[in-house]
Amino acid sequence: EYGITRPKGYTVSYHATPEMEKHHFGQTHPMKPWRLTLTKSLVTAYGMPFAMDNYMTREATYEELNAFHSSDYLDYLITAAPEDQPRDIENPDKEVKYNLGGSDCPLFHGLYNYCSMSAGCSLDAARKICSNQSDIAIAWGGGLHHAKRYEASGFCYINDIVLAILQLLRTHPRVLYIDIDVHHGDGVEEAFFSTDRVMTVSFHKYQPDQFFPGTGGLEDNGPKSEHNPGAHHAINVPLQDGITDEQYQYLFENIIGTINQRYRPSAIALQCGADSLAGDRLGRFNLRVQGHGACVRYCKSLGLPMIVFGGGGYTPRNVARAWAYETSIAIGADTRIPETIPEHTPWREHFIHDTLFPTLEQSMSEPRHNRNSEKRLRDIISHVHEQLRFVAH
Ligand code: ZLM
Ligand code: CA
Ligand code: ZN
Repeated sequence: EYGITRPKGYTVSYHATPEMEKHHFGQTHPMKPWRLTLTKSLVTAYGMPFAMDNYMTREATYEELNAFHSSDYLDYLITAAPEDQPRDIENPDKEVKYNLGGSDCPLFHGLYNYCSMSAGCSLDAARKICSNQSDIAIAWGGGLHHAKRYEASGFCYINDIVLAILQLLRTHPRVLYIDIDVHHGDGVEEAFFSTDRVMTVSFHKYQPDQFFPGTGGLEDNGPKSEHNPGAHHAINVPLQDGITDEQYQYLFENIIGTINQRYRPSAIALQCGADSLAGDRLGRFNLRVQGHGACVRYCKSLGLPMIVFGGGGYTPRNVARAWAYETSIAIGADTRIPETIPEHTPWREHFIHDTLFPTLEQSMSEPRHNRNSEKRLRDIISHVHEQLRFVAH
């Protein structure tokens, strides 16, 4: 209908399963797996599946999850049932094991299946990249960057990104991990803290004790010992409320461009958490769908094989807009798809404004005050450049 055709000269793969999307964290929990259904419905309404290889995700196996996560943790994750939910009214002193069962990481029905599907999605994407069957692999069901080896954290139970990067490292000498979720990508940073084969870069709101997880300061660049290969290979871009598209794009292109020149990655893993958009239920930034998407476009322009992951995103209509737009960027159709949401889109009534690109005023009643000064942005850039002087490949 929109004349969407397969891109010339490269292949895009889309990895998803409707089974994952049926899981519920609980009535009012901010994480809504259903946002993936809304995303897929928009992607389909625009006719984008014609331009991609579409794969039904399988569940990752225990052994695959065990490549990063400890057996003790996985064994508990398999058996933990919603009834084990600690500290409910009947059992006020029940203990919280592995950070499971609190309000951030509740135990819900089908939790293990949900986790293994998310990991399966990202692992399938990574394998398609490793075998050169895909150049851009899309895994919106992944991106759960807070999960630790032995512990759940911040709505994340299994770190599918770490598992996918471990796959990439089988064939790629150096992987660049980029994280545009509004939260710090602490789990991925920690997993690759002591290696120079992965450089991690996270852009996030930073306000320790006020905003989760509270790590990722400008000066946190990896192990302090110069003898540790991971030194200078963690880059953090701490930001304040209200950052705009223009400022974000300036920082992103300067920092990622410089890293690309000095670090010379052979593959990119890009976490596209959509909670950095204006009007997100948990986010604090003023990014529009275009500004968020510009990060994907810039990464694509580097011409490296790439996995794009989902992540946060708590206003489902905006998550669907951003990830559908970013899918169109991946297939090179972003200039061809119309801005008006197609008439036949299922759940079209959820898109309160019928455009793919709501204005700041449409996204929130009152745009957030921008607390990022131009001077601070320049200081961030000069600090990052200084770190990168120590990096050469
Ligand atoms: N309380 N319900 C981002 C992960 C952010 C830790 C403060 C829980 C919430 C939040 C849960 C229904 C990613 C913290 C918060 C209230 C301790 C966080 C359940 C609302 C609700 O209404 C809620 C009863 C819940 C959780 C808000 N939690 C907001 N922010 C963060 C985790 C994950 O986007 O980066 C990647 C997917 N947690 O701030 C508390 C300290 C728990
Ligand atoms: Ca981030
Ligand atoms: Zn987030």
